[in-house]
Amino acid sequence: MKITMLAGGVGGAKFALGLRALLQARHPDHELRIIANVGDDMWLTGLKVCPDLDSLMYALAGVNDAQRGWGREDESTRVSAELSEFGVGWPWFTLGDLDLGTHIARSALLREGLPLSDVTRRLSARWDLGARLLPAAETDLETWVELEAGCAETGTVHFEEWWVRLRAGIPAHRFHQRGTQPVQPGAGVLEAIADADAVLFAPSNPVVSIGTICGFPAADGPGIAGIPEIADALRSTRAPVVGVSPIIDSAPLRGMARQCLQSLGWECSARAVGLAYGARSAGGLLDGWLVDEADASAVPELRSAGLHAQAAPLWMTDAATSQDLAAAALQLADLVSSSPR
Ligand code: FO1
Repeated sequence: MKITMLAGGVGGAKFALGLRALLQARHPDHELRIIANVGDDMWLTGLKVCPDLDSLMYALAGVNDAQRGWGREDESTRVSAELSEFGVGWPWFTLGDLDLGTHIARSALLREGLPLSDVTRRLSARWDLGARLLPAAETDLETWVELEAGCAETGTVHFEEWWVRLRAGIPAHRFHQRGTQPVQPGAGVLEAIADADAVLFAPSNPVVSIGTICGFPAADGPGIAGIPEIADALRSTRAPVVGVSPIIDSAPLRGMARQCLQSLGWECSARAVGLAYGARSAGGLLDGWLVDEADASAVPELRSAGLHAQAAPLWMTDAATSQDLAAAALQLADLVSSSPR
């Protein structure tokens, strides 16, 4: 059984662990491919930092700091303190010593000319992740945030500056994707969507984690473009495409999905995100959409929009609930497959 999942970092990692456990328990001959957002990436202190790829890699390797949701466990910050003394890098963006090992290794391999997909495979090979990490793009495709005019700060900042230094405290007027053109989908990404038995959207931020991969519309305009070839592959795959809402009862599971959705004119709800992704039968990206039981009232409207919508417990509080959520997503994919299109 080949399962392909689109994911950001923190929300995606928890869901990936549940999905991996479920597949290992029920489908020993499975393949799990995770298409990871690269919009948070940046070159910092001369090193290539890939937050979502690293959150997924560290979580699957079991070496992540589960409390913070990013970075390594048992971390130290001696080098980061030295960088701050030299005024190099972002003092508000801590690169731990072990984490720097990843960025140095990645940058060294990139400078040898390896594409990011090969570099990711080389770094991941250190552990038995039980999944293949696929960068959504081979080339740089950074998310930059154009700040709302007339606020304390103006201009356009890298997503991580908006997210970490500003804590999304200044509204985003627009999200831009900046990178080498033409954007090259990561090696294996289009194939992993085309040959999957099911494609899942993890409960990640729909704008800056999933939208940066396959696009996410604004309520009244373009929104964020994503990588068009990936959106096309999602629209044409024979596999059922099922998403898990990252919003429960109008509150994001974590992070700042509210601010991101507001910037694109959407309310912060499972209903709005499902309608924005849209049903593949109506030209959108999804067949199925899992919402929490707190949002069950939205199911009829979502169904009338062409989505196979279902309510299930979405809170992932431990390994068991993460596995149950993964099971619910795959069950919905089976239902979609057995329903007439
Ligand atoms: N998040 C923070 O809130 N503060 C940090 O100093 C920070 C440093 C950092 C370094 C490497 C890395 O891969 C991630 C880091 N993050 C930090 C988390 C990061 O903002 C998130 O992983 C995502 O990029 C947001 O979706």
